[in-house]
Amino acid sequence: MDEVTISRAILETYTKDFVERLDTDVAIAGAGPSGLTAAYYLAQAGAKVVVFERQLCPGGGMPGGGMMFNRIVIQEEGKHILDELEVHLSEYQEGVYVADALETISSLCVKTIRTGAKIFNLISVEDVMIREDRITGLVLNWSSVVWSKLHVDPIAVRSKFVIDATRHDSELCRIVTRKIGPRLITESGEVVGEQPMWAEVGEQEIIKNTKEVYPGLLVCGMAANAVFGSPRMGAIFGGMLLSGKRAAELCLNKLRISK
Ligand code: 48F
Repeated sequence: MDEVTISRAILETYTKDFVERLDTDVAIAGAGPSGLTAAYYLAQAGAKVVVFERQLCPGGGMPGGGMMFNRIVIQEEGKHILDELEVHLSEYQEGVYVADALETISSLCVKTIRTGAKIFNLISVEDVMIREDRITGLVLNWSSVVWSKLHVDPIAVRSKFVIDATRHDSELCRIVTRKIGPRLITESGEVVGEQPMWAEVGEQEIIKNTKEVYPGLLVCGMAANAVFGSPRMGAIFGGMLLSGKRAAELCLNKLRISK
């Protein structure tokens, strides 16, 4: 096996996959639990979906569990998703389940990729694309370029919908308010910012906060609570998974309507 064959195999297959996803139904920023769950349900339903993740590995906050104790807690409402992902759960007390954070994120990744979604790591979303009053895609650069502050222009991908799954920072929403003005569907039009920890309320509110906040831009996961000013919740993850699933359902409804 010669080294150039190895190089050609990597470059050709990567580029082919990437080029096929320059135009998609849904492009997602962030491969944490909410973004991956959204991608999983979208791809499972037949949507063409791509996820861009800034870090070397997907997973976001999940591998770290709670304060690096790599266990996560799931309540009854989110259990069916982990059952579907074939993650082993132990019932800690009635309605409270514990899972291995690494098993959970690995299963989520594998299932998401096998349903047909593509995840590209080490790529940062640095801007959104806009046409008239609608977000129409994402603007990308290598994370290494961003981190080393090199002056390199980005490239762009087009999609019918984009999902902001960038956690507390809600980066896409902040780009919109910074560049277009206070035009989100929050009361002020701005990102309200997450509130201090209150797991029960945060978990309840995350589902209703998961929605289209600007034409073409949906928000899910911790970003949804940050945008609408709801509490954070720590290492309980049912809400993240349910929020990703909800974002997928909303996109699928809209895609069906617009088809
Ligand atoms: O942080 P993250 O796991 O967000 P989430 O899906 O889940 C939140 C939980 O992990 C936890 C919690 C549980 O109650 O509160 O915090 O809402 O995953 C977000 C991912 O987005 C990536 C980031 O590296 C992380 O993996 N990300 C953030 N900004 C960008 C990005 C960006 N501009 N471009 C690409 N990826």
